[in-house]
Amino acid sequence: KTVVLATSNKGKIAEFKELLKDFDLTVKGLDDYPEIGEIPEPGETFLENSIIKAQTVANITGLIAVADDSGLEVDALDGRPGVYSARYSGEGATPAKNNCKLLEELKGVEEAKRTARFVCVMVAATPDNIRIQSRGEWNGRIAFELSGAEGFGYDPLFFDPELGCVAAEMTRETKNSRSHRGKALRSLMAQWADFQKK
Ligand code: ITT
Ligand code: NA
Repeated sequence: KTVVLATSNKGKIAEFKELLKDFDLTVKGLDDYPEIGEIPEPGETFLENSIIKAQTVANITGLIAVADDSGLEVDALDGRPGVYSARYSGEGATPAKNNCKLLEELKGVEEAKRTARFVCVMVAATPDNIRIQSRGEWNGRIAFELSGAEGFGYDPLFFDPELGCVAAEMTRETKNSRSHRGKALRSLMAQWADFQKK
């Protein structure tokens, strides 16, 4: 069986591949389908965007596609950047610029008020429009400075109070065992197994 990950984010793909390594699956990414290009994400929710990405890729490839729409919700910013996490710092956004903007916006906000969560909404879609979906969350706090070199995106600032370090200081296995993405994918795979039994 082949699944196509409907993402061009290399950090996500690396985490998916680790999470799926014990399944008997051939895992492809959008880099295997350069003709698909950038998929527009006009949705206002993680679910809308995740459905668009998964169904678009399933329809074009004729294979099962799995999409991950995710982001960081910061309580002191009323849930921003949320679905706009990738584009937080505007035109030409990069992880470095996004992290810099986040620290700037949280200047003067005390530790106890820096609570945040990563959210991941995953959708598996087939070419005949069968879809299953799942959601995972990871609660933590925004640190006062960047640390670590693992992971991607906001990982250098996302502090996990139970482990006492930021996501970018975790191995891929440790991050997957705690993350929004790991939780969402485990739930999706369980639902998929149930669905195939029916
Ligand atoms: P695809 O749409 O191609 O999957 P993307 O990076 O644009 O790639 P999203 O639209 O879902 O993905 O945006 C999610 C953003 O949220 C991502 O770019 C990061 O900035 C942030 N993010 C999500 N999960 C993260 C994680 O595990 N660690 C750090 N940042 C994360
Ligand atoms: Na995206």
